[in-house]
Amino acid sequence: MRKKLAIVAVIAVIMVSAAGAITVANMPDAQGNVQRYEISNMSCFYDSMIAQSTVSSLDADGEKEIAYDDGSAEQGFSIDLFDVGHAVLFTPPTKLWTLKRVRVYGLCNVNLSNVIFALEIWDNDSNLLYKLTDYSIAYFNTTSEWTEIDIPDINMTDDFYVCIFERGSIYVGADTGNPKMRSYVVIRDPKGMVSEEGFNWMIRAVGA
Ligand SMILES: [Ca+2]
Repeated sequence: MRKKLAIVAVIAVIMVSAAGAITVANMPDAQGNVQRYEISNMSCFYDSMIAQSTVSSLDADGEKEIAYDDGSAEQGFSIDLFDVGHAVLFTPPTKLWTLKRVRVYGLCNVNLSNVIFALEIWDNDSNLLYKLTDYSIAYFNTTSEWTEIDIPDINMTDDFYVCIFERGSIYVGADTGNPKMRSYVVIRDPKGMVSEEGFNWMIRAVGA
């Protein structure tokens, strides 16, 4: 018990001291005008305690997990903006594939735990396929771990995005080893994706 309390305290200190800012790219809007998105209220944590691989063995129903991260978070970021979030582009392993669950590595920001987050599944043309909203604390723990979010089955025939809009309430893990160019900062209005070239969001898709 004493050891567990000590670990929680260390995480809290690191989160507060590592607040930072990040600027994402220029994006053309629908009229072709270049817009600049500066995410000044993006904060991060450094999670030096996570090193082990966390790929889970899946059951015998033929389920597969699509992962573009290595299972260890070197950093994590929270975006305190309403319509800006984290997204990963997934390619189904087979032509007909059913998305069943989403897994996110991260932790709930204890100061904003009653904020509503949104999980959105977008198709390859940024059309909304599914949306789930709930209090962040209802799904995410206050220490970093994998959170599994069950969703209704969605049949996929093409690439799709998993988007998390957390409004400052969740630090999403970022794996900096071998970026797979699958991670984006997603903007809802106007819809857009800004590629993240330095890390992989730790967001995974499970299906069959
Ligand atoms: Ca890593």
